[in-house]
Parts: sequence; structure tokens; C-alpha cells
Amino acid sequence: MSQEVNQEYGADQIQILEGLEAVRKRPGMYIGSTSERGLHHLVYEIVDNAVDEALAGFCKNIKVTINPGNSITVEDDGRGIPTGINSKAGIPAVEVVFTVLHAGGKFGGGGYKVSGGLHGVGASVVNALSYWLEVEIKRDGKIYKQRYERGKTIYSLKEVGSCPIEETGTKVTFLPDDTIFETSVYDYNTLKTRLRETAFLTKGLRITLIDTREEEPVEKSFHYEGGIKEFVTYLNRGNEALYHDVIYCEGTVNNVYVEVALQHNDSFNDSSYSFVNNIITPEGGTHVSGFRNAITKTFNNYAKEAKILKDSDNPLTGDDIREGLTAIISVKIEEPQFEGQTKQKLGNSEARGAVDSIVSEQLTYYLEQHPQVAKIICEKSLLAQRAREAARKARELTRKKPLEGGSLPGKLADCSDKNPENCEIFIVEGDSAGGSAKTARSRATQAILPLRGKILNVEKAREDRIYANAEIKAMITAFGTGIRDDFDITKLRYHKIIIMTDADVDGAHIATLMLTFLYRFMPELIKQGYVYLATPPLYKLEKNKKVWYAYSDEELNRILTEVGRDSNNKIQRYKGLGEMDAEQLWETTMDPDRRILKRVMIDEENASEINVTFSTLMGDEVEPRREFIEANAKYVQNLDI
Ligand code: 2B7
Repeated sequence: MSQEVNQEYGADQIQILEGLEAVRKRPGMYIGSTSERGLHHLVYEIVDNAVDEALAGFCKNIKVTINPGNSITVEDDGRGIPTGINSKAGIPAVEVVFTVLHAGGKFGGGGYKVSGGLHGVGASVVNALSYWLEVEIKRDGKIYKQRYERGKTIYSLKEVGSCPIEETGTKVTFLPDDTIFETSVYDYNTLKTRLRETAFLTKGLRITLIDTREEEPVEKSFHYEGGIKEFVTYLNRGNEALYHDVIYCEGTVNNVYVEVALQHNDSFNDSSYSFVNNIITPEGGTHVSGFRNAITKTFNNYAKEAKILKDSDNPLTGDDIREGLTAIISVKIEEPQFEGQTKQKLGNSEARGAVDSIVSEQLTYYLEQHPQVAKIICEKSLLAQRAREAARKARELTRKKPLEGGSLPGKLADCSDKNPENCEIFIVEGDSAGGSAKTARSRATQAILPLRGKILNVEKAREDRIYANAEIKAMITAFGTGIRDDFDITKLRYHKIIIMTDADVDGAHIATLMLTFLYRFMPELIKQGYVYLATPPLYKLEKNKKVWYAYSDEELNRILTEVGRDSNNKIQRYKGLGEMDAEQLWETTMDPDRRILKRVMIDEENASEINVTFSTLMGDEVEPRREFIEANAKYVQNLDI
């Protein structure tokens, strides 16, 4: 936590670049979007400033409160933003921080060594996008206050009271401008997940989240002395760890502060997440390639020396070693350079060398000291190597088929239109529902693939078994894209992949199994928005020869209130797709003009949570599965009604 700071830092180090109007004109440029996500970013930007103060070694507690009316208060016990006049601007430094775009020690090369923040423009952007914002600072035994509206100063910084000299800190309260954001309601769980992650990444820091919008306030506190070591334990909570320790490496090389924590579990997935200055890097970058290089080299060296790997064996690949690995790679760096289309990939070359050398050295030492753990990992990797070899052969079989032509799965009732943009495929639970769907469908553009019963749980099987599974093979060949490294979105045969299952617990489970498969093997299908859930109705109401369908209990109630609750009502509760005849299935669930489709989405920033969601849903432990409904609500968004 203790990063070096420049002691002379004060009111004059804040630099001034340009005005705030630009932010209100093009908010998306500064916070990504004005959606719910952008709304939440406002909180992260303010919290990030407090976290920087913690990284500098001066702040131990951060409190975030969601107030009634959805204003937000963030408080820290740092030094308090300097209140003295900034000589270049002629106004207090704190006013510069909130009213001038790009103000900050980070641009002047002063105060902070490392800095988080999405675009490094933090506080002033939040101020510009807030209907009002108030800042209160405790410093030198005094309490100062200032208020802004839509980024404009309402009154000069004033002294409003006194406090004990040792009491210092910053408090910011803001109300997002509802003329800018699409929604103004904060989601407690979204903030909770992100703040927990921030606490994991900043060991020792306590972050408390309080929601006071309901009569009974909800409060949660995150404080991890073990930092990312505890993060790994948390991520592994849905799985069985293969050994007790979380392996931890830490150090600074070439001005790059590196922290890595890792532990293997009994799954077959790589659940590694990387961060730069506490910001997740979904596309990795130099720090991740340094990490991968280090573990591949180190485990191969160890396995050879310990004679676990014979000279005649193939070397272990990175994939072999990363099977069942949960890892956090976190670097703090003064001037991060982000690359790639979405600017999420770290480009600084010094980070590669720093992570590589720290992990290689400390991991080698750890393995020498803990031969039992080393053996478990090497043997797991060897098994993975053999399974991968078998999988490659099985995969070649599934891959050849579509090339030979006319070898689509026998159960697939394909559509006649060959333009993927017009085409959709329904993956249907059960042969009987599949039969109704085939009768009901619009033959030109709708294909039907019935699957028998529950599909294989890919969280619990190695690759070779997965490729041997008939239901999974059928999906892979029908979609046409191939999987994992062979995946090619341009070969996708349908632009809507619609999962259609019963509207009950079993149906939800089957849908989750399918989503798990897609998420693990063809994540791009979900990321690019090609995957949907069909929504069959729960009830049919008949009255005086008129028919209504209800998709929820609330809707049924609404309809009943409308038409009157009397003895002429005939209500049928659908237990499964099979209870509907073809015509009903078409009208309620398949007809593009009348159906409800839900698009499945992945929020990249919450990737670590989604990963755990799938492992806990599909893993051995029963209790976490109860969270299913909640998780479901999170990754599914209503598309059209
Ligand atoms: C780059 C800017 C934003 N800043 C300081 C000092 C302390 C400090 C801050 C902060 C959010 C809500 C409660 C430095 C840095 C401005 O310069 S910002 N604490 N907390 C914060 O924003 N919390 C600072 C050197 C000496 N004394 C104070």
C-alpha cells in the first residue's frame, strides 16, 4: 500500500488544461456511456480518488452511502484535498479538482505515484454530470465546504466549522443529472461487487457500502488484510481447492509494483483476472504475457528437474498449467499505456519483464520449498496435457464434418434461407416440444434443434468427454463457427440462437447448462449479442371466446383485474412447452411479432463474478445455487415485449 509520494506536493501541483462544457456535451467520451453503467462509473471515479489517497498511505477507510433519492456520498479519512489557493488558477486547489477538466496531480507529475480512474479525469467529470455536488474537507482543524451545480461553482470555498486537528478527510455528495443519464437508480449489488473488488485489490483498506434508501438500511464492509490472496480464495469459493496455500508473489521492478496470487481448483477452467492500477484489463496485455511466460517456464523447469516430466514427454503448455487455475495479476504503474480497439490492453513493455522476473523467481523458490504442492500442480497439468491431446483428435472429427457438406446433425430441422442474418435457431428442450416447434415454425428462417434432456455439464467434464457428447456436437456443427481457438464468427449460420426451455426450475437449469457451454466454448456469441432466451407464457386465460397469455403472475393479475374476476374465467397453467399445441407455441413464443425474447449479455467489468456464477451454479455445492434467480436477472436483459 505504501507508495512513495513527493512531499512538496500541494496546491500548486494541480495543472489546468480545459473547461467542463465538453463533458456535458459528450458524456460518453468521458465515462463510456450514459447508461446504468455510466451512472455507476460516477461513483467509481470519486472512490478511485479516495483509493489513490489510500495507496499513497494516508487513508484507511472509505464509506460510500446511497442516499434516498439516489444521491451518493463518499467519505474518506485521508489528508483532505488541499484548500489553499492554486497560484496558476487563482482559486482553491479543491475547486480546481472539481471544476477543471484534467486537473490532478497525476498530470502534473506531482503527488501520486500511481493512479486509478477510468480516464483519469475523475472528480471534474462527475461534477459536470451532476445536478449538484458538494464537497466537505476536514483539514488543519477546520471544516471547509463548497457547492457546484452542473459543474458551476455556486459559492466560494467557505469555512463552516472546526474539528479536532487530527481529524482529516474528504466528503463528496453528488446527485447525477437525470437529464444526462438514461436511468437514475443505483443498483446496490453492482456497487457492492465493484467495491468488494476494489477492497481486495487494496489490502488493508476498509470500504463500507450503506444503502439508506429503504427504511431498514443495508450495510456491508469490505476489508482484506490478505488483499488479492483473499480475492483468490473468494473466487475459488464455488470449487474445491487442490492445495491449501494461495501462492503469492510481490515486488517492484523498473518502477512496476507487481502482485500475483494463485491457486488451482478441481475445475478445468482458467479463472485469471488482471488489473492495472486497480482497473480490470479484460484483454490482458504485457503484464499477463509476463505472467504466462513465467508460469510456463517455471513449472516446466521444475517438472523436469523433479523427473515428473521425462525427456521424451512434450513440454507442458501454458494451457495445461492454467487448467483449473485461479489467479489475480495486479500491477501498479505510473503511466499506463492502453492499447487495442477498446483500450483495455496494457501496452507498457516494462510490465512484461517485471511480472516475469518476480513470478519466476518467487514461484521457483515456493515450489522448491513446497514439493507436495508442486507435485499436485505438475500432475494436474500432465493430465490436462493428455486430455488435450485426446480432445484435439475428437475435435478434428467434429470439425471435419461440416466441411464434407450435408452432414448437419440429423435432428436439426434447418431453415431454407441461407443468409445467416435472417436466420434463427431454436434450441429446444425435449423431443416432444421439438416436434411442436417444428410444426409451428416459419420454415424459411427458423431452424429447430431438439436436445434430449439435460445436456452435459461442461463445468464438470474434461474437453475430450465434451467433444464426445452428442448434444454438444450437434450444437457445434449446427452453429458452424467451431469453438475456442478455432472459433470463427463469420461462419455463424444463424444470427439468433434462441434457447427455449420450460418455464420451470428444470427448464431454468437446462438453460443454464446451455449458457455455461456457450460461455466457456463460444463466449463471443454471447458478447456479440447473438444468444437469446425464449419466454413461454405461464398462463392462458380464456373468457367469452377471447384468449390472453400471461408471462408472469403479476401479468395474470393485471389481466384478471381488467377483465373481471368471475366464473367465466378459464385459467390454464402451463407446466411445460409440451402442453402447448403447435399453434399456441407459435403465437406465444416463436412468432417474431408477438414473442418476448431476452438477450443474454455479459458485463465484462463483472467478469470475475460471472465466472463464479457459472462455477457455483454448475459445481457440487447446492446452497449457492439458490442464488440462481438473482444471477439470472443480472445477465439477462429484456429485449422486446
Ligand atoms: C488528483 C487529485 C484528484 N487530492 C489531494 C490530496 C488528498 C486527496 C485528494 C482525496 C473522494 C471522496 C471522498 C495530497 C488529488 C486530490 O491532492 S482527493 N484526497 N480524496 C477524495 O477525493 N475522496 C492531498 C497531498 C497533500 N494533501 C492532500
